[in-house]
This record gives sequence, C-alpha cells and structure tokens, in this order.
Amino acid sequence: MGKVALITGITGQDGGYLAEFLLEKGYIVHGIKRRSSLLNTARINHLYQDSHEKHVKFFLHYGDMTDATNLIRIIQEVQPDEIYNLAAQSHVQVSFDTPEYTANADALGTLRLLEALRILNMVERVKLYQAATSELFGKVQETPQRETTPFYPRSPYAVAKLYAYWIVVNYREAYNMFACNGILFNHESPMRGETFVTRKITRAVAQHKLEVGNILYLGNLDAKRDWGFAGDYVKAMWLMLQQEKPEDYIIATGETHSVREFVELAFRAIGVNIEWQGAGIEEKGIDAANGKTLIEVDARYFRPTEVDLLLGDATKAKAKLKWTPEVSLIEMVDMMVTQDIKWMERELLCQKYGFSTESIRKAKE
Ligand code: NDP
Ligand code: GDR
Repeated sequence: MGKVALITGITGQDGGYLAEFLLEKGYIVHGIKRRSSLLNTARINHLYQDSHEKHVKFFLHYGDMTDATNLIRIIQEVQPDEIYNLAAQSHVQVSFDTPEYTANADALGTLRLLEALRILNMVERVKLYQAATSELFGKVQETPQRETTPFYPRSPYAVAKLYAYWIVVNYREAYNMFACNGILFNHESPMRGETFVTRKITRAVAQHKLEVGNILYLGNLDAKRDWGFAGDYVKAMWLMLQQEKPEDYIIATGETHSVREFVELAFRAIGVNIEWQGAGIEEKGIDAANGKTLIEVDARYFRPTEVDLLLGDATKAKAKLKWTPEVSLIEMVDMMVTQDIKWMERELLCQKYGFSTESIRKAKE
C-alpha cells in the first residue's frame, strides 16, 4: 500500500501539480475542496478517477479551513501519513479588502488543522507541510533573504501567514510534531490564477497575438520578484517531509526581476519589443515597431503597503534536500505564453461558434 497524503487547497495551482507528483510517486491522494456553484476542478480534472472503479487512488472531500469539525472528520476518515496545507486566500491585494476572512482561513485555518491532529491523537504520527511564503519578509531587512532573515510582513495576508508560520513552529517544539514551513518565493505556471501579475500579463500577450487585445493596465512596474516554476517547487514540499528532522526551508531561484522585465520577456515571446515612455502613473509601454500603446499604469493596482524586492537564497535546500530549480524564467514565460495562446484560441472559437456539437462541427468545416 502506498502512503496516504491529504492536500488542502487541491484545486489551486500548487494543489494540481502536487497531486500529480504524489500520484506518480505511488501515493493515495485525498484533497479537500470547497463547495462552489461551479465545479472548479479544471486543474485536477486530468487526475480524476471514478470512485466506482477498483484501485482508486485519488479522492476529493468537501471541506473548508474555516470549519474545524469538518477538518477533524476528514482527517479521521483519511488517516493520512502526510498533510500538505496549501489552502489559503492567497491574493495579497485581495487581503486588504478581506482581512478578517484572510486571517480566518490562512492563520486560524492552520491552527484548526494542527488542533485536529492533537484532538485525534495523531500529532506524532502525521507529517505536516505548511505553505509559508516570501511575503513574510515584506519590507526588506536583508538581501538575499534566507531562513534567518527577520520577518516584516506588509499585508493582512502576510500577517496571517506569519501566525501560521509560528504556530507550526510552536506545535513542532511543544508536541514533537514533524512539521515544516516551506518559505516559497513566487512560483508561476500556465495554471496560475488569472489575477496574479504574471498570468495577467501572459493572457494579455495571448490576446495581443490573436488581435483581440485591449490595453493591459498594471500597478507597480518596479516591484521585483524571485519567480520560479510551480512544477519545480512542489518537489521541494515533498522532499521536506522525507528528511529525518523537520525543518523550515527557503525555496527560490536566486534571481530577481521587475514586473517591467516580466512584461518585456512575455511580449518578446511573440516577437514584440516594448519601449517605455513617461514616468510614474503616466508611464506607458509601447510597441517599438509601430508606437502603439500596449501597457498603461492604473493606480487601482497599487497596494497600500508594497513588498519592493524579493530575492531568495535557497542554499540550505540545495545542500540538505538536494533540490534545485530546473525551469528557467525564460522557459517558464514561453510555456505560459504558448499555453495562453492555445487556450485563448479555443475561447475565441467557442465565443464565435458556441459550445454545441453542431457548432463545433461547423467551425471545423
Ligand atoms: P491558489 O490561490 O491557486 O490556491 C489556493 C487554494 O486554497 C485553492 O484550492 C482554494 O480553493 C483553496 N482555499 C482558499 N480558501 C479556502 C478555504 N477557506 N478552505 C479551503 N480551501 C480554501 O494558491 P497557490 O496554489 O498559488 O498557493 C498554494 C499555497 O501556497 C497558498 O497557501 C499560498 O498562500 C502559498 N504560497 C504560494 C506561492 C505562489 O507563488 N504561488 C508562494 C508562497 C506561498 P478555491 O479553488 O475554491 O478557491
Ligand atoms: P504577490 O503576487 O503579491 O507577490 O503574491 P502578484 O502576482 O499578485 O504581485 C506581484 C507584484 O506585481 C505587482 N503588480 C501587480 N500585481 C497584480 N496582481 N496585478 C497587477 O495588475 C499588478 N501590477 C503590478 C504587485 O504590486 C506585486 O508587487 C504571490 C501570491 O502567490 C502569494 O500567495 C504568495 O505568498 C507570494 O506570491 C509569494
């Protein structure tokens, strides 16, 4: 029998990659999914197994990080060997609009999971991975950031994740629990949510390529991030739980780039060179070939408090976990742009011809 993993946040970007990775490793994978009016399983549909079949290895359970009794029941039923706590209201800007909910899901949600294990007497039997974040570093105290760099969170999201970080450390020390914080820097993929800056940009590039693009409105173009590929980062989550001792690790590429540079790379993937004109709120990105404005700045996307510079030092993970990122930023940008063009083409076909079998037949003619 394979090991049993329980993933919270399985419908998210990392949840999909991690579930696939663990299934390939022979795990039985259980995921917690929130009830929603639409199915919302696009990232895991390819992993779905009909529960009426024999030897099923992938299961979904309805649940929510704000519902303690539900978490207790699921853990009792599933009896996991490893829990990966990926569920969170993960959008930094949205956390300024929904600070209480973000604290409830991200901070108290982590506590509920830990308490469920204590109530069920499973603290010393289950290994736990906590999705911590480079947002903990917030206002720059030291560059590059390592496991010892002091935290200075700059958003309700980061403050909630700070609580989650420390409560995991506390349960490890108080109850001898095998629990690790993975302090992951930004990681992206074609499955990234559409409102995070990288995916917002690659979707706009796809629209431009297919000649249905409007102006792309962005906020702070000078923010710098250490962007890696999500597929590489989920391996590190698993590696942390396979060590002899539970510890916290930075996972990062060791390179930092501005949002402006990301825009340039993404447009270059379709052969468009961007030139910048003006400054501050008046700044514009134009197509160098024809002077057409493609990007403008919109103050709506500025945050009340910003994280200016993230750059991670993953020396510890490289030494102890033998982990290194494999996909470069340019490769990832190409991957995202190529996939968004394919999806956008399909979206446009459906808009034009509708979704029925008959209209698909006509579209093919
Ligand atoms: P996503 O936003 O793509 O996914 C978040 C997941 O959490 C979704 O499945 C979402 O469900 C679920 N979720 C949200 N609220 C609740 C709740 N109250 N109860 C149960 N499930 C909930 O995030 P990522 O996959 O990108 O990130 C995974 C984790 O890693 C998050 O905790 C994030 O904060 C953290 N992180 C991410 C980084 C990144 O760069 N991607 C970097 C560092 C940390 P639904 O689909 O229904 O919305
Ligand atoms: P981040 O990711 O806040 O780093 O959190 P996001 O992609 O939202 O922002 C990155 C930087 O880009 C700037 N920016 C914009 N951001 C968005 N979303 N939309 C815009 O139009 C825009 N214009 C400029 C932002 O100000 C910011 O500086 C992500 C999430 O996955 C978190 O859950 C995770 O913990 C951290 O990464 C590490």
